[in-house]
Amino acid sequence: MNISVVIPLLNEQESLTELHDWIAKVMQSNRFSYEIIFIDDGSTDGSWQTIEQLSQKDDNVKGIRFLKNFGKSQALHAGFEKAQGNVVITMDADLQDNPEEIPELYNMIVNDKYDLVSGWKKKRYDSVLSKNMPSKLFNWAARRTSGVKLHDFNCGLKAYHHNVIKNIDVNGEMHRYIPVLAKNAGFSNITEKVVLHQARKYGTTKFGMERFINGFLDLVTIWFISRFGRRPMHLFGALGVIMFIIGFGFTLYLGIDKLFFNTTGRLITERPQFYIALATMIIGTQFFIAGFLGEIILRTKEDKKRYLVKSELNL
Ligand SMILES: Nc1nc2c(ncn2[C@@H]2O[C@H](COP(=O)(O)OP(=O)(O)OP(=O)(O)O)[C@@H](O)[C@H]2O)c(=O)[nH]1
Ligand SMILES: [Mg+2]
Repeated sequence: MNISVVIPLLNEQESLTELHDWIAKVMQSNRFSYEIIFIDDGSTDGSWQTIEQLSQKDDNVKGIRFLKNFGKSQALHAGFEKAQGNVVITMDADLQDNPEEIPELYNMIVNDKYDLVSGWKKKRYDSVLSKNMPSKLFNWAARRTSGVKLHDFNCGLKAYHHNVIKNIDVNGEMHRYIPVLAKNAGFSNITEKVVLHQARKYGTTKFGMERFINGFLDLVTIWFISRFGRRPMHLFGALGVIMFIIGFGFTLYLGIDKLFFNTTGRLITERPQFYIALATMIIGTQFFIAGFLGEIILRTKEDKKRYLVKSELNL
């Protein structure tokens, strides 16, 4: 199979038929063999009924329905697990991403040998204040921290080589950082392509301003995981040892001073060095223990799957 189109969605009933017909038209005119996997993440508006109808008409349509809303990252995770195509393309369900981009994205993965091509909505049809400005800042921070030079991490339209999606774990709200996850997993051939963006035609937006706060926190996590995720002791152990040494130095000074010189005549507990020593030694020990616990957790196997499927179509 050439292409799997993975479409996570939440309450997008009005758009689905139009989106399906458009994708099918593009696929047929390019003679691609393909599948469209819709992941309904606990919609309450009849999206699933529409997906069922589509799958009856068209064998290429597959569906996964979650028991409740588990979030976009989990939906992508489920879609990636089932995808069979040589190239996997993700897109939004709200008709803002243009299916006409698919052939060129496919071409870039197959012929130009890119691991991942990310869409770049260079010209956006969103409000300047609530989307464009925060988004620019967000992308700048993401570029600086991750070292992946993309202009539009949030773009739903992305294309992957099969190997990439089978070898990364998309968790938390990490769908924004799949390029970073891919890079950390060793897929370094990443680029972007300017894509057309349309204004939302039906339905309403699902993400508010909190996306930037959550997105930023996820960025901190990803920065940490990529640097110290597999060796927490190197960070926490080092911090702990440094702080402990500082505290121990002060303790030694206080002890020697008291025993042999007694310059001030004050009680040790009246001197600021005592409190510095106390605090740094306790915090240092805690850092050390945190690193130690991290190493233990790393060695315990964990189950990565966090969603439950209610029903599946054609899979
Ligand atoms: N699986 C899943 N998909 C979601 C969830 N929230 C949103 N989506 C889908 O993610 C895509 C992007 O969401 P949008 O609300 O369009 O976000 P946006 O494009 O940045 O915002 P607008 O410009 O207002 O459309 C759409 O296809 C949504 O249906 C969710 O909780 N789970
Ligand atoms: Mg949208």
